[in-house]
Amino acid sequence: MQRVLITSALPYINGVKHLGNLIGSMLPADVYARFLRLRGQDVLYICATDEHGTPAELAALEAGLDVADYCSQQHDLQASIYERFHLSFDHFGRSSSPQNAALTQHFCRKLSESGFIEERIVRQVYSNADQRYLPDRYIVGTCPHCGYERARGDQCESCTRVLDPLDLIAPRSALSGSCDLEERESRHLFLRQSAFAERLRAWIDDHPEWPVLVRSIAYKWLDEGLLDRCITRDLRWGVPVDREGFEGKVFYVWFDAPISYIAATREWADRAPQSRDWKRWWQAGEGVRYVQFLAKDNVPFHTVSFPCTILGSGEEWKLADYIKGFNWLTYYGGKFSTSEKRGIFMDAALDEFPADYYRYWLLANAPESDDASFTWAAFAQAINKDLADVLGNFVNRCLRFAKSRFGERVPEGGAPGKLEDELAADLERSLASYTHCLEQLQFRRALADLRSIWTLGNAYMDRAAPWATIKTDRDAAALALRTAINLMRVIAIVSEPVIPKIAKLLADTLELGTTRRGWPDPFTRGVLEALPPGHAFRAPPILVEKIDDEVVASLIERYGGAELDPL
Ligand code: B3M
Ligand code: ZN
Repeated sequence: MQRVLITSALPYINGVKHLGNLIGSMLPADVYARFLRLRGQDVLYICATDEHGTPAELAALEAGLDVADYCSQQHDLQASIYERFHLSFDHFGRSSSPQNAALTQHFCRKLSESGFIEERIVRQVYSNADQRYLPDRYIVGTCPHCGYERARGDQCESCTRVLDPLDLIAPRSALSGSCDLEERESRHLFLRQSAFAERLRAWIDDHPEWPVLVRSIAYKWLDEGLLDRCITRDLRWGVPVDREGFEGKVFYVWFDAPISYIAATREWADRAPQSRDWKRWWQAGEGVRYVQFLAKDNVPFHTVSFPCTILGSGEEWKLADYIKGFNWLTYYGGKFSTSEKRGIFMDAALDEFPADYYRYWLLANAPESDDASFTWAAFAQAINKDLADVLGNFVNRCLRFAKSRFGERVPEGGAPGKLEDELAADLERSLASYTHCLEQLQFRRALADLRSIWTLGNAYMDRAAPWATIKTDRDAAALALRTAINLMRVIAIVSEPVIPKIAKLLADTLELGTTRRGWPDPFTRGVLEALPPGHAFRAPPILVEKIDDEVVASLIERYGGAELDPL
């Protein structure tokens, strides 16, 4: 059976991520990994913190910590939050690992041997007061085009023109405010991306099945012509450039970050070196399917830059077989912003509700074909309606009634009849569609199918009405409950990728143990008879708690949004 390697874009180290980051890469990747594992596939899901670059250095400075210590702390913090969101990484590594340093240097050496690296002299701004080179966006001054006084060196926010920091009038350091800046010349390495244009286009052409979003961004870059890219920086924090004359320089964060996908796989293997072969996951021709998950701003780096690194190495590294890209999740129609602390962040989210509530809502509203907007009212409505009224209520009323009339065992009852046949047919159809959508990574549609599977439970109970039939026909009531409990087993299994905690609670209630948990595919009538009469179950738990209007109002007040929300 085919092995599947899954990576989700590496979250930046500085700061806890928000719900937009979660749905834009990690959460859908997790659902896919869980789904494939349930179907018995060999899956490796890798992620890591992206730790290099100026923002990490500055955040450490602000926290009064050495940057390495700051990164360790933040890594552990992020890892613990992801665990609480039930993200099932096989390994959550770090781009600052020695494995990544070695691999990044290796790739640069290979690229250089193949003639794809060029040394060039670059003019750069050095701040005497800060004692460092300043990246473009950390130089501010007056825009030469529109006169805006706080224009950043990379782009003017006011007139949106792309700038060169040396064009700014009265430039100063954004860090210290100092005007004591000087231009210095510095030697850097450039990756000749232009040499790969044709091969990249052929690779994209070869994948008409990829999302339009991903292909169109990739083509736009190719059409505009690939520029050679500077892959080194005059910074202290990063992977050192191991080349003569480059002492004290590091690789550009976007050069080493994607290589971390490979390096984190190596970290995973290094934890159990006898049993794990990391190279087997990354070598072309080894029968691995490699799927990447990322938000749209990361598409160029995954369809152009990283593939150049891979192709230019001349070695047998794998390119992605599928790239799933996402649009933005907005917060009340506005941008989630880490720097402005706008929106809801993953740690705060967990203080309010269990992770599964967010998992459900985010996936049901995944920004796939378009941007999606998070509002507390919409969130509460979906939790109350779908999770509580449909799923929770079905489980509760059915198990409570079964327990009171037949005890905590699956009742016997008669042979299945017309209602059960219809239920089986409906279930088969919804399950087939759900499975197909997950295979195709169509999350919104998959969630609609999952919801329709839950709905089948209540619809069947309404029709079979065991509370009525029990008065005259105890066997009919027992059959209805036996069937409903078996449907619940299917629900516990197929809901697991989306709401793992709730699904586990349900599976434990039904005493599923470790068997009876395979994906119900192919579908047979036996799927609704897997739990035989006499099989014990436990008292029904409260799976989901409703969110009432006052709580919604308080959330809006505390997190913002009232100004935009009509509620
Ligand atoms: N850290 C950007 C981001 O989170 C970046 C992704 C790296 S993937 C190799 O949007
Ligand atoms: Zn301007």
